Amino acid sequence: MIQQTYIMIKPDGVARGLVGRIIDRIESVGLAIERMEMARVTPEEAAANYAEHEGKPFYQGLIEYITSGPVVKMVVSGEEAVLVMRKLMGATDPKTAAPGTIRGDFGLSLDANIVHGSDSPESAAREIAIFFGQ
Ligand code: IDP
Ligand code: MG
Repeated sequence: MIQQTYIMIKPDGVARGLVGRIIDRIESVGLAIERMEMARVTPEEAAANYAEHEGKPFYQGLIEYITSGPVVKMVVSGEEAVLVMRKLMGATDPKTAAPGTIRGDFGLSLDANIVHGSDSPESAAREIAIFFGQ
């Protein structure tokens, strides 16, 4: 099934000059970048995107980090795009993410893990609306 997913290169990925290599991996598996914009995440967008983590010990740091510098926001589409992007990204913690994945190859720590990707088609619809409007 053709899906859309919301992908965001986090501030550490942009600051470290990894945008081109991440885009290369997305395009290499046949996914299409439908929309793309560099921007700062507002506190309101951050809170909406990470609402499921509110109250957890790492929540405040996560909000501060994601709003700390420019990100690259994307709508990526293709066959099973949500699943394919989660596979390309690798596990949340770069220490356990497999080699060959974006987080496994470039990630430095659990909070600076380079990339965000929606975890379901429902999350994707919600996150695309948060960051690109209806
Ligand atoms: P995901 O990004 O792989 O979907 P989530 O569990 O949704 O992972 O967590 C959102 C983000 O919050 C992660 O990408 C990571 O940057 C951060 N995070 C998750 N768990 C922890 C933690 O235990 N400590 C610090 N940061 C965390
Ligand atoms: Mg998540």
